[in-house]
Amino acid sequence: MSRFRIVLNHEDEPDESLDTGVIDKVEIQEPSFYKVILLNDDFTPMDFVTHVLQKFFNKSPEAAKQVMMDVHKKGQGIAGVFSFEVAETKVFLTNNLSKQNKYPLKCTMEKE
Ligand code: TYC
Repeated sequence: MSRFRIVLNHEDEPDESLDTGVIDKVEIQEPSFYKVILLNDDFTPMDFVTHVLQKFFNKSPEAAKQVMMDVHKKGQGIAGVFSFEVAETKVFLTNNLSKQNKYPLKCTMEKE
């Protein structure tokens, strides 16, 4: 998907016969950001969630523990905010590692 949309100069002048084909406006679409969300469950060990937050979300051990405890208490929490592709990759890596370890930890993403 292109981040740029080229608008030919018929915005003010809808008469196509007057369209010179000269580009007079370029609108830049700001990139979207996505929250990567961790969901609480009763079975995934706290240490595993803390490990995931350090490994895939570049959190310090202290920050990882803080986010994990927040998710544990509130039911869900934000692991980070990223571009679509980066968020998608982190969701995949987290869910994949959870499955490999047979833990029910779930990670999703949501547009900001
Ligand atoms: N609630 C889990 C426990 O008590 C820990 C946990 C925290 C699980 C965060 C998932 O996203 C999560 N072992």
